[in-house]
Amino acid sequence: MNDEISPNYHPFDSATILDYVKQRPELSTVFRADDELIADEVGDGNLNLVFKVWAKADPERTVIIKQALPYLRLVGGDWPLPVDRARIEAEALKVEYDLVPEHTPKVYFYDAEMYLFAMQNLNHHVIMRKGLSEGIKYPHFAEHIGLFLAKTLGMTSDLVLDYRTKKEMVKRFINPELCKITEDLVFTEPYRKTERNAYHAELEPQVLALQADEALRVEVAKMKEKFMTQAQALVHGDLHTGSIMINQQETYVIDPEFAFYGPMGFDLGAVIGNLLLNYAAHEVRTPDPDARADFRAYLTGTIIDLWHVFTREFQRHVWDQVDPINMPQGYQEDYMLRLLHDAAGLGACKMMRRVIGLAGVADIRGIEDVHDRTVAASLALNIGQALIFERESLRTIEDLVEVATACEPVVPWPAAKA
Ligand code: SR1
Ligand code: MG
Repeated sequence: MNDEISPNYHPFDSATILDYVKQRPELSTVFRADDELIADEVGDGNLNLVFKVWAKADPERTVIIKQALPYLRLVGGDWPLPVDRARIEAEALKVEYDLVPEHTPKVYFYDAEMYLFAMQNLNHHVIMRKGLSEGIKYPHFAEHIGLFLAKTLGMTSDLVLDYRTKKEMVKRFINPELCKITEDLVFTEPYRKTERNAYHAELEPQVLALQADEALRVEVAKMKEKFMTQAQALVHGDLHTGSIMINQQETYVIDPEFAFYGPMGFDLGAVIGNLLLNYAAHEVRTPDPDARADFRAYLTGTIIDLWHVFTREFQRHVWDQVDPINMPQGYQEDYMLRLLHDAAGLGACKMMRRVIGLAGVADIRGIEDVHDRTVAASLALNIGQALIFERESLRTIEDLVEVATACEPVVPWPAAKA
């Protein structure tokens, strides 16, 4: 997998990265030759080294250096990973920046020997998942992410690109090892007994019942097939709320190392599914019923709004540009409906994996009290199952929200259902 790794490659640390940064001409617009620089390794994700570097005299002059390790950081040396993913991520960021610079961090350069890139430090933003878990609302998120999704998905698809460019893009973003992680962790392992699943004991009766449900495994298999075979657009591939940096004014999408040509519904479903995971977490995170209802109305309103922004911008940037003889109105409407169904089904899989499998989300796994965690997890699993089973009956985004909000946690799981 890493057979052709550059002989010059070595992982940096927060001391060695300083000289490296000083020698990079691409950063001369940020740092001066006589600057005293400081670096801190701040990576808290699953896969990479992430260095924040800044000028001591002016911390606003700062960059992020992200370097791929040849193994999965979450697990260690036992799980090798291709370092080429740093190239994929840097190139995906450049594609996204060309389309939506207002929601994509700027990349300064990619180093093909060190498998790292330098990018804008979003030092006035927080990871959205953290903010949402604290009950913070982001009023512009729906508008921002709807635009991001419409442009990055629509404008990298066959609907807009010419036949040759599209195929060249597919080739450039072939990402088999990271796709395999998704195939395993999202679509396979949650539905069987494996060592890597990581739910707590109190949830086990519901997980075992879910795994025993063959009808569910049929629907998940269809979603996995879609993920593996539908090269529809350049998808981010991991667009959960931990891949979004946000504040009250701005939204940036980071971390597209899982980018590849896949179904648009995978990104749409990731955003919606992660907002619904947060919705489930507030079952216990916000005990006051009025405060809970208020925050949930924000979350579900955001899902509805982002979909409407997505369809409005998709109309403008895609459908208004196509040949209506080849793609008549009826085809366009059917396409958008299929995207809704895909978003529901793929988003459902993204929800269920975060409850059962390796790499859960802090919204739910961060709930300290185990019983409370079971309640939130149970609700998330029930929403996931309802969405995947009912996806093809949905006509509107409001229908999707109605299906999700009709779900309840089931704790304790009744013996007869197990
Ligand atoms: C083994 S990597 C675990 C997860 O982290 C990333 O964010 C992806 O979601 C991946 O599935
Ligand atoms: Mg990531």
